[in-house]
Amino acid sequence: IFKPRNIIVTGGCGFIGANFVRYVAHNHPDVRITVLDKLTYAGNPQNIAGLPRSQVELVQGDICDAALLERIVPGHDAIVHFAAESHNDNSIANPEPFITTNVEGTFHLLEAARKHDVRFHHISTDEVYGDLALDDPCKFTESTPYKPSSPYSASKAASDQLVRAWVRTYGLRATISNCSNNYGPYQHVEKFIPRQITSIMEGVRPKLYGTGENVRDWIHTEDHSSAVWKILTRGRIGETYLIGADGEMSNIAVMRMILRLMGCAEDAFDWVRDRPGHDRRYAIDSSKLRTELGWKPVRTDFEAGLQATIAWYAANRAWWEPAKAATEARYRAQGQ
Ligand code: NAD
Ligand code: TDX
Repeated sequence: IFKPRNIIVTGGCGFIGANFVRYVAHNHPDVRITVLDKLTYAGNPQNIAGLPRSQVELVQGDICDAALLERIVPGHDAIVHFAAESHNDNSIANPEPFITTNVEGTFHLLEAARKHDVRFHHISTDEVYGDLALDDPCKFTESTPYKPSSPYSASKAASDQLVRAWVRTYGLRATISNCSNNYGPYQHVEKFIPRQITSIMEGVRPKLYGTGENVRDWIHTEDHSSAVWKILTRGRIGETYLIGADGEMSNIAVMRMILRLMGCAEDAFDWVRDRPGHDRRYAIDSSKLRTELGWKPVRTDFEAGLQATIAWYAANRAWWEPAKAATEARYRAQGQ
């Protein structure tokens, strides 16, 4: 078992990174955390507010800044790498920052980890595997070939491959996890579930892409956090672990559930232009993680998780309202 004492969490002011920082702060009070975050439009220091200053420190900076990495990496025993440009629609409108942050940024972190012999865990996505047919009985496994569809998923696929090369060639102590779609508190209003919840709260009809038949495999972000901690501390070096909670659901079913839970008619949404290259279905087989490391998700009641997420957005309007108008303006420009 690896017992980290001093970790760097990149992207720790974003949705999943901040939930991970909160998870570690709460469950492992002996671990010190340095959050390295550029605070792009997607990063918000409020996401980690209220944690003990003696335990969590925020460094605002870019993972592409090698000189900064040279200053902060020494003295840490692990890097957990969440920082990324994360939104498919943005990558279609303007791919360049995805290549810079996701590919070059990961490269610079790998070099710093190699130089200072630091354990590395890379956070990735199931989207690197492309998509499945709606009626395919198979799910993604660790041996599914890479076949990314969007600039975002191609950049994540490239970053995964860099990590593998650094393990094989330089002996870097690294692991990779590829997780399915996360939901929960602190998710940016550009993403599907928070976009619809906050639109309904503002009296605006939510928007469904294409036919709405596309399937996503939902996992509560707290279950993602517990899986990453398991892999960081008990995972075998050089291995990839898929993270998922058997939460497949079509977008239209999720949309109707949100509308019903918010007291609206289930057909009170608009159909909009489909995402170009829209992946049909993601589905994760997480048996390796479950059998080898004994992980299991606990927040598997999706309707209860969605209800709690709706309550969180209702209670935290001041958190999301400042980002809502600009996000919707971007969507309008894309006809979505
Ligand atoms: P997010 O967009 O909410 O947060 C990204 C964070 O990274 C932000 O705080 C941002 O400021 C920071 N960041 C961006 N560029 C940076 C740079 N150059 N230097 C330093 N910090 C930078 O993203 P998220 O949804 O929390 O995703 C986190 C990670 O998890 C990503 O690597 C993503 O690919 C992966 N992932 C996400 C999902 C999902 O459902 N959202 C699923 C599987 C994997
Ligand atoms: O308004 C919308 N209407 C809609 O129908 C939005 C924003 C999305 N959608 C659809 C597109 C997808 O099929 O909902 C589904 C989910 O969309 P996103 O929230 O954009 O997520 P997705 O593209 O599936 O990618 C997410 O999961 C994998 C994360 O954003 C990625 O970072 C992660 O790697």
